[in-house]
Amino acid sequence: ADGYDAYAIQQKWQARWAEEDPFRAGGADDTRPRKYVLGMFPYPSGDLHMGHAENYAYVDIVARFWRHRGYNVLNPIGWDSFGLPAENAAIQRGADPREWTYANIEKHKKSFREYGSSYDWSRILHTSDPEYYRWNQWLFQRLLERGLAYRKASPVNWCPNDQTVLANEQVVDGHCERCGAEVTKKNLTQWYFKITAYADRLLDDLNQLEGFWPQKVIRMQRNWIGRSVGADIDFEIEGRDEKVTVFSTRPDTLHGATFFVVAPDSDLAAELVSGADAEVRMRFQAYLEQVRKESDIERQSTDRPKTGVFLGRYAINPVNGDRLPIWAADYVLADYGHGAVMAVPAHDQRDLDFARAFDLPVKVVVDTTAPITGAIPVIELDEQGVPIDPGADEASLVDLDPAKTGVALTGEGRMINSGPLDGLSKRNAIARMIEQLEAAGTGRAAKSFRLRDWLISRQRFWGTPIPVVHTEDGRIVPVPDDQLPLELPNAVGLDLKPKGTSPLGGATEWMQTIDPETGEPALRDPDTMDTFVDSSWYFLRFLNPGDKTEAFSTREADRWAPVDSYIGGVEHAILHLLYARFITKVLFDMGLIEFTEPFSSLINQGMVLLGGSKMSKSKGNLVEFEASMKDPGADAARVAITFAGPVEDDINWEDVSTTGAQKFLARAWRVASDVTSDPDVIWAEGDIALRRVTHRLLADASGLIEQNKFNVVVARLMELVNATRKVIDTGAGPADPAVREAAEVTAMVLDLFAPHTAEEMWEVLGYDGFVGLVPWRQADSMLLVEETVTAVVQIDGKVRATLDVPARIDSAELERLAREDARIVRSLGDREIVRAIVRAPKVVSFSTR
Ligand code: ANZ
Repeated sequence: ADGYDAYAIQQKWQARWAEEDPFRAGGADDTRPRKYVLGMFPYPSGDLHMGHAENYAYVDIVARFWRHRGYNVLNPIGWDSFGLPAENAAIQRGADPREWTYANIEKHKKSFREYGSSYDWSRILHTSDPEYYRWNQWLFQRLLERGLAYRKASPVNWCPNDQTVLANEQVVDGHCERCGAEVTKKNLTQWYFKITAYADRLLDDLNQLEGFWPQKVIRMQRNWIGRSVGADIDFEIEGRDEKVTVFSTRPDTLHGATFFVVAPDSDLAAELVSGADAEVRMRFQAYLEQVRKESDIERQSTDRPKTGVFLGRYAINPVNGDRLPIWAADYVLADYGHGAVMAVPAHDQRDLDFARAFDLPVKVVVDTTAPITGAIPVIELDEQGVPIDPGADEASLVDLDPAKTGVALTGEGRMINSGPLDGLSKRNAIARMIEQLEAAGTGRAAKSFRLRDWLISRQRFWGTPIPVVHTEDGRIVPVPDDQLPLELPNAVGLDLKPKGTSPLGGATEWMQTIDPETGEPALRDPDTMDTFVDSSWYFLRFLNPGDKTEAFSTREADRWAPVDSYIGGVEHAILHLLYARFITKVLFDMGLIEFTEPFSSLINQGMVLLGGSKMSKSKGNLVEFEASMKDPGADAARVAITFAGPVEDDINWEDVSTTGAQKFLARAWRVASDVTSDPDVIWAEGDIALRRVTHRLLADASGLIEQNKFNVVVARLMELVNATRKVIDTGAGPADPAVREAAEVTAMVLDLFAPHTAEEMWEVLGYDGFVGLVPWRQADSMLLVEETVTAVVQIDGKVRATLDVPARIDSAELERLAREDARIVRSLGDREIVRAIVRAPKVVSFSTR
């Protein structure tokens, strides 16, 4: 467009920002209220693309918005710079991972400058700097002191391709999250962080985040932690002194247990079978070998035929003395609950499938045809607070016999064949059974979690060295704080290729050290930490990144933290967020911070897709960030992405109109440059209709931004620019004060989305300072009179009423008004509305059949 040179404008304002550094957060003497806005820090891979552009556009919208609203905003940037991609790149090129990493960081910095992101550039951090990872080591020592870091040998997830262990969270459907190789198990001694000690708090505190975090993320975290509530029940085993405990969510069904199952790969199975005859032992061994090759997913799959081996032993049901044959079967997992179950085939589908496969008895103890009504509350809640539908089965109990139908009776009902429990509902029977077991000393209320401890050892080079030494007599001694950081040795000359043991083990000189307590020779630990340790607390380091004396400053944390707005991809819904929440709680327990949740609100943006799949280098479908800074330019790229749809939705790059965005920006700029009045005009004398549009936008925009409806604000800006253009061309003309007012408001709000163009407009309008720092204009309530429209209300296709409603009414409110309208109530009579279709503000359509 004539006169609007996007690229020149972009360069001009970037130079000014670099020179004057206007977005640096205010210090301790700044009395404005504070907001901490943070984008998930990037991994310095070489290929920034439009997915990144989307994320950093949203971060900048939020940061700029709060600045306009008068807040002292902290919006820092840093790099999550340890990890496998750098190491793999280094292996491919025979170079030092440091070079690759820091060269990429420089490229990123340049890109973010070109994007016009309003960061506080004085707080940059890189997790691969010794000055950063020193504090990972410090954190490790604190966890060690509190018994929250420990070492144990166990079968761990092993990626045969990357030749390293993986946390449970890094195994996706049985495959390595990074490279896609099928994950196997390997027995190794590894370091763990005891996140399970915080399982209850990690679950319960999610309630605080309701409404502030995406519902989906909260649900994923709840499922991942996976709390089940029930009982531990002790069973005597014939020929064994000690009892065996099982966890059950359905202690009410104990009378219906007809057999007993242990995980084939548990110590218990090995012990139970050791006394059996040779044939059973052989069959068990063969089975065990087969099971060892199966993934947990396969083992839990419901559509595989059930397999197992009878061990020739019996457990005794503590409530009725029944002898229960003990089987080993793969559907029972060694590391959940106690690795053993009481099997109740009538009421558990897995047990029923097994019973039918091996011809074991099925005993019904809940009559699901007996409804739970009357005095007993009809609505029960499950552990997640969701009402359980008690809906009784309609057929007779004889027809429902699970042994015949193959369908377990899992619904509500009344207890039968259960002695003193007979007649009780499930909930009451569970409580009564637990009481009975506790009184007899054979069981107790218990919880079980799906969450496992966090495995943090990695057999890779490019990470934080684990700060302990191993003495010759087998002790493990922490490296004292005053000897931290324990720095990585030089990578040059080290063989970094994955080979199943840590590359650091090959750094002979580095490995050899002394026991800090005795001075005797000792060896370092050759493993490095999972990089999720680095990102579990980095938001605190940003508060004082150069601090040489502590990980972070409690005083600064009191001022800034927790993070007010955290913005990033949904791919971090479990791992990173759970670990950061855990470490935050640990730091709280250490008395170092005053809050227990790190991120007060969370925005997850959708993905940018090209050709229907997520942009990635491996798929070769990248639209590169660098190239788009020239064409369509930073502002147009941001506007196009933001306008493409709601924040949380995926965007198809094919549907994103960068030319539309360019035209809009040129039109906005043109409006500002057409203004002929001076900054001191009296707005009240301007065109009233245009003023209404301007003030309506002002009034709505902040609410819309706070609800993350960024695309709607862009649409409203487009409306405003068009309305202004009309007044310039065919109305009161460019000298009208309302035109100036509209152009100024456009510049101020546009700053959130297209900061370079907005600054240029502001300058063209005759102002000196940065528009990015201008206070938000107040809407004049006199100009906000509501427009009304007429809505029609139909019942079964016939118009039965009309309503005068505000033009901006939402669907829920419109439906409510329609339902309450006297004419509608009368027309309905005793017919019931079964469906409502609402198109605010114009139509409500009810169906009654
Ligand atoms: C008896 C019973 C009867 C059960 C019934 C359920 C229904 P969630 O909800 O996932 O926590 N279980 C216990 N430990 C197990 C293990 N290591 N591997 C496989 N299954 C195991 O599941 C808890 C239920 O899963 C427990 O309650 C147990 O079966 C089984 F009508 O006990 B239940």
